[in-house]
Amino acid sequence: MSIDGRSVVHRASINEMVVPYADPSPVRFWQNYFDTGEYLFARYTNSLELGCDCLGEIHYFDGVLADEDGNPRTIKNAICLHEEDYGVAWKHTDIFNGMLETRRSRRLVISFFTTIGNYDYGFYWYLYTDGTIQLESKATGIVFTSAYRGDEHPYATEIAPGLGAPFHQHLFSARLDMAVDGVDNTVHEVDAVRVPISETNPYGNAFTRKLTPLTHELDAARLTDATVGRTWHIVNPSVRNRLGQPVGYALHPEASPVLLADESSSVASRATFSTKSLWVTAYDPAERYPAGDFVNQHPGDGGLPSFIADDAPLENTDVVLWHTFGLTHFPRPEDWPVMPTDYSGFTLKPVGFFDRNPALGVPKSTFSHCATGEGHCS
Ligand SMILES: [Cu+2]
Repeated sequence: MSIDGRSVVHRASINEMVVPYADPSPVRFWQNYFDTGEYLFARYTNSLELGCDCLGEIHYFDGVLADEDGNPRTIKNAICLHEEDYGVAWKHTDIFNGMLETRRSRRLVISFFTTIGNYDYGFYWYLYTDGTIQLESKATGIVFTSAYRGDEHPYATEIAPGLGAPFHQHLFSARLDMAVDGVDNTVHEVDAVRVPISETNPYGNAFTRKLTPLTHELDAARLTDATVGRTWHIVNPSVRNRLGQPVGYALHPEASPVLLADESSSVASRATFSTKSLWVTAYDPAERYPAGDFVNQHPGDGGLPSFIADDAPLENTDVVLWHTFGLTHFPRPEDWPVMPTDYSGFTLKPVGFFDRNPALGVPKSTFSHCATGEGHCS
C-alpha cells in the first residue's frame, strides 16, 4: 500500500487463523481448526452479488486460484472494491465568529468473503482519506453446537432449549511486511507511563510515554496491554518529517485475549503464533506462514518460534510484523439461529508520516451550509 507514491506496507495479508474450542470432553477436546493452514480459506471465496455484499459504485475482481490438481480455477467477482462515506473526517465551529467547516470522510473498501464450514468470514481493508489503514474481519454464519450439559459443564452457553454452543476463539494472524518510506524500518513499543509526584511533578498530574525499541527477534514477541494504551510504531529513522521526527506508522491493536488453551496443550505447540499479540522478524522470503508450512505435521515450534530462533537484529532493517487479533467467543442466545456479524481487527495510523492533517485537501461537501469558509453564514 502506498500513499502519494510513498510506501507504507509492501504486503499485508491474513495468512493464518485458528479456531480452538474450549470443551474438554473426550469427543471434543481435539477441536481446533486452522482455517488457513488446513482448509486454505481462499479456495472457499464467495462470488459476490451486487446489491447484497457491496453497495454503491462497485468494481469486482475475479480471483484465480490453483485447484487440487494445480489447474487454474477462476472465482467470479471474488473481490469487491468500492468507496463509501464514513461520517465526519474533521470539523470545527468557531464560537466567536460563527464560521464552521466540516469535511466528510470516505474510505476505499477492498473486501472478500469466504465460507469455512459453518462460519462465514469477511475480510475488509479500509483506506481512509486521513492516511489510516484498517483491517476488519467479520465473522457470521452458524455457530458450532452440541447438546447442552448444564451449569456443571462451564464450557458452553445454552443458546436454544437444550442446545449448547461451546466457547471458542477465532485467532487471526496478519503478516505486515512494512515499508514505511522504504524498507529499512525500526519498531518501537510505545506505552503510556504514570509519573510519581516529585520535585519536577509536584502536583502529580504528569504522565508521559515510553518508547522501547524492539532490537532483536527474541525480545520482540509481545502482548497487548490496554492499561498502558500499548501501540507499536514502525518508523524509518533515515526519513524525517518537517519537524525532524522520523516518519512512522503505528499499529493500534485491539486488546483481546491471545490463545487461552494451556501452554503445554497440543494446540499451543501448533498455534504458537497465537500465544503472542505481536512478533517482529527480519524479512525472509521463506517465512510466510506463522504456524509453519505443515501445520499438523511438525512436532511443534513450527513457524514463528523457528523464525525467531536465530534472534536476528531488527533495527533499521526490513521488518515483518505478525499480529495476532481476533474474537474470544462466548456465544449468546442472539447468535442463534444465525449469528449477527461480529468484528475484530486492527488499525495502522500515520504518526509523523505527514507534515500536517493529510485530509485538509478533501473537497467540501456540495451542500453549502456544511462550510462557511467562502463567505456563507448560516
Ligand atoms: Cu465464534
